[in-house]
Amino acid sequence: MTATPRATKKPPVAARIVKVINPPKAQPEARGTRADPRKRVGIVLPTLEEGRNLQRLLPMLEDTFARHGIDGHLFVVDDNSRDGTDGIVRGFAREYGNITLIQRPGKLGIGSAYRLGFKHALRAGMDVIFEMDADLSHRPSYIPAFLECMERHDAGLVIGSRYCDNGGTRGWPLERRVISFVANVFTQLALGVSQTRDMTSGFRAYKSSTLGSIDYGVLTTNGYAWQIETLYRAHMGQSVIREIPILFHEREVGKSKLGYDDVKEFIIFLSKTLVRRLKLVVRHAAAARVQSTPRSR
Ligand SMILES: Nc1nc2c(ncn2[C@@H]2O[C@H](COP(=O)(O)OP(=O)(O)O)[C@@H](O)[C@H]2O)c(=O)[nH]1
Ligand SMILES: [Mg+2]
Repeated sequence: MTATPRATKKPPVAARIVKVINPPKAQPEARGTRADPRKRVGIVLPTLEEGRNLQRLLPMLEDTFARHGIDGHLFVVDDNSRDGTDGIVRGFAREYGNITLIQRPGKLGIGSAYRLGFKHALRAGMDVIFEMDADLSHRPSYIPAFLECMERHDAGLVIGSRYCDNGGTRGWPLERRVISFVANVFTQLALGVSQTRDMTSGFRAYKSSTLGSIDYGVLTTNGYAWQIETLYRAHMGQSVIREIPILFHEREVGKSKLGYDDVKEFIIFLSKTLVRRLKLVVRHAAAARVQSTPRSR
């Protein structure tokens, strides 16, 4: 199937050519009225040369669904990987019947991959939608804890946090730990978000209504800054945000795709948001001063 993008002023590159294999049947109208009251859980996996990791990850996810009675569906958004990812995903899709492969023509960024994956997951009527790396850094065994936390707190967004009690990283080089630490400190300062200590974590679960309320389709970031932009939107939209501890394991196979452009986009987004927030503070302070100044006769 080839989707024709809607005409907009500047069409996102991500929407140019998209091929979807094995799309799930859309059933949003059935939400809440199904005989089976289980929530439908969609997991979006962006992939770029992760074939060998998917060979392990997809069965692990299916096993988690089966063992915990989760009504799950996987949405793999692949950017034309050359390592046979598409064949691997198609094989598992035939075996399990709950995997959708969304193929794009080339590397278009992790943020835009999530945006597209979310669109398909929402259209298919998923109640909860996960973001998850496909390189086994995010372990499927945490999925039940995310769902339990969401249920218990009626949270709109649950973040897998490396920086709370019992959370952490395993095997991450010093350089990455420093980048992550600095990114988190600056993000906290710029965004003013306090509900989580891990603003840049990419292991998350959103309620479908949260994605609707943050209007994720118009978000501007395409790379790794996506994580902080969605968090900021959820925070501004008064979503209940909670965190659960996770251990993040450094990938054993393949390479990180974090690049210079991602860092640049991240810094630009943070700076713009900080300036916008400072302007708001100044405007509020000025308004308060005008109100408290006694009128001269
Ligand atoms: N489809 C797609 N996936 C991407 C892109 N960039 C990164 N990914 C995937 O996003 C996930 C996290 O990327 P990774 O390079 O491991 O980031 P790191 O853990 O921060 O080093 C992995 O599953 C990658 O394959 C992209 O441009 N397009
Ligand atoms: Mg990784």
